[in-house]
Amino acid sequence: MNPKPFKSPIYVAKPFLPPIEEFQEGLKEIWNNAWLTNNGPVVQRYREALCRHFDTDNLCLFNNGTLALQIALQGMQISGEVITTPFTFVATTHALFWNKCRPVFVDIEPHHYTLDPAQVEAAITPWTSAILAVHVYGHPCQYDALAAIARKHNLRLIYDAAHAFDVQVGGVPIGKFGDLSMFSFHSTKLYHSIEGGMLVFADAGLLKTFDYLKNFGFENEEEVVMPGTNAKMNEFQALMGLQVLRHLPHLIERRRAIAECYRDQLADVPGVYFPARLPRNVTYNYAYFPVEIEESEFGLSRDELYAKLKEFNVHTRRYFYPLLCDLACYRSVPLSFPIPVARRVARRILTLPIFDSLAIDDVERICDILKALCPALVRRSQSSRASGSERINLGKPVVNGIYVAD
Ligand code: T4K
Repeated sequence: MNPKPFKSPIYVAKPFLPPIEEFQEGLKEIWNNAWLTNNGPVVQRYREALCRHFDTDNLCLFNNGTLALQIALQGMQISGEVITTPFTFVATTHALFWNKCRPVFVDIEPHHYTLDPAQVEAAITPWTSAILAVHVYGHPCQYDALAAIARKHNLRLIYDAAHAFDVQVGGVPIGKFGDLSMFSFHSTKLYHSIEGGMLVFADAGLLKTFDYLKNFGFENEEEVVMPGTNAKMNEFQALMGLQVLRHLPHLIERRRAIAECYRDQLADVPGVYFPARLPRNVTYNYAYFPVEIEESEFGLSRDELYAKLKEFNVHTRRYFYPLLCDLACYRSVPLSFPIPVARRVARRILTLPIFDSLAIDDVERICDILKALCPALVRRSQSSRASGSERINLGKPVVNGIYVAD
C-alpha cells in the first residue's frame, strides 16, 4: 500500500452551499426590499421556520454563537462561579469572561468527553451560580444527572450546544434540556447560516430581554432600556440558513455514511480508538469525527500523525487541544481538582475530515493513508507476509478498561 497525497487540500470541514441559482433567487427579495438587517422580513421568516423545526416559540437569533452565549449569560444575570469544561472551543469560556464570571474547570467523562456530573457536584461552592456544559461534537451531556445537580443546588443549567444542531434524545430536540441552549451556525458547522447563532430557552420571559440585548437595548427611537450590544443576524445570513435547512436531512445522511466508513476502515488499526457509540435513543448529527490516537499502540504520537497527514494534504484538527485551562489567558485560573481524563483526551484527540461533499472514495483514501502511516500496522503486515500467514489478528486491547473499541 503506497497511497499518494491528495492534489487539493482536504480540510476538516467544508461548508455546504445551496445551488447558486437558489441563492440568487432569494437575493432578489432582499434587493427589492432594500432591507439588509435590523430584524428584516427574511430573518423573521427564518425565525418562524426554526420555531416550527424545534417546536418552540422561545428562540432568538444572533449574528454568531459567541455573542449569543454572552448575551444569554448576561440576560440570565449569571455571576460568580460557573462550573464548566476545559475540553471545548475557546468561545465557551470567553463568554464567561465577558460576563465577569469565574470559570471553574472540571473533568470530563471518557466515553463522550462531556462534563462528568460527579466532578461538577464536587466543585460546587457557595459562589456557584450555574453549570455551563457542552454537548461536545454533538454528543449529548449526561442531562439527567446534571439537571438533578442543578435542581438540588439551585443552579442554572446552560448548554453550549454549538455542535448539536438537530440532535434529539428520545425524539426530544436537545435544545429543550436545561434552562437554555446556544447553537452555532458558523460555516464550519454541519448546519450553517454563514455565521450565526441561536438561543433556545425554557423561560418565555427571556425573549424580550435577549431582543433588547442584541439591539442596543432599544425600546423605540427615544428609549433605551438596557445597555445592549449589536448582535443581530442579517438578511443574507437568514437566507442562507433558510436554504441550508431544506437540505439538512441529506447533509446528515451523507455524514452518517462517512462516519460509518471511517469506523469500518479504521476498526482494526492498532491505537485508534473511537468514542463509545451513543445510546440508542439519541438521534445524532455526525457533526465531527473524533478519534483518539494511543501512541504506544499506533507507533506515532497524535501530533506526529497530524503533521504527517498534512504532508498528504489531509488537514485534520486537534479539536480541542490545548485544554482551555492551559491557554495563556486562563492559565491563572486555579483547578479545584485534577483533570486526568481531559488531559489524556486532549493529548490523544484528532478530528478527521467530515463534510457532506467528501466522497466515500476519498474517506477510504484518507484511511489508507492513515494505515500506511501506522508503524505498528506496517510491521504487522510485513511480518505476516514474511511468515506467509494469510490473516492477521488486529484485535484491540481495551486501555484501562475504559475505551470502547468498535
Ligand atoms: N462553542 C463551541 C463549542 C464552538 O465549537 C464554537 C465554535 C462556539 C462556541 C462559537 O460559535 P461561533 O461564534 O463560531 O458561531 C472553527 C469555527 O470558526 C468555530 O465556529 C467552531 N466553534 C470551531 C470548532 O471551529 P477554527 O478556528 O478551527 O476555524 P478555521 O477557520 O480554522 O476553519 C476550519 C477549517 O474549515 C479550515 O481548515 C478550512 C475549513 N473552512 C473554513 C471556513 C471558515 C472552509 O472550508 N470554508 C470556510 O469558509 O474555528
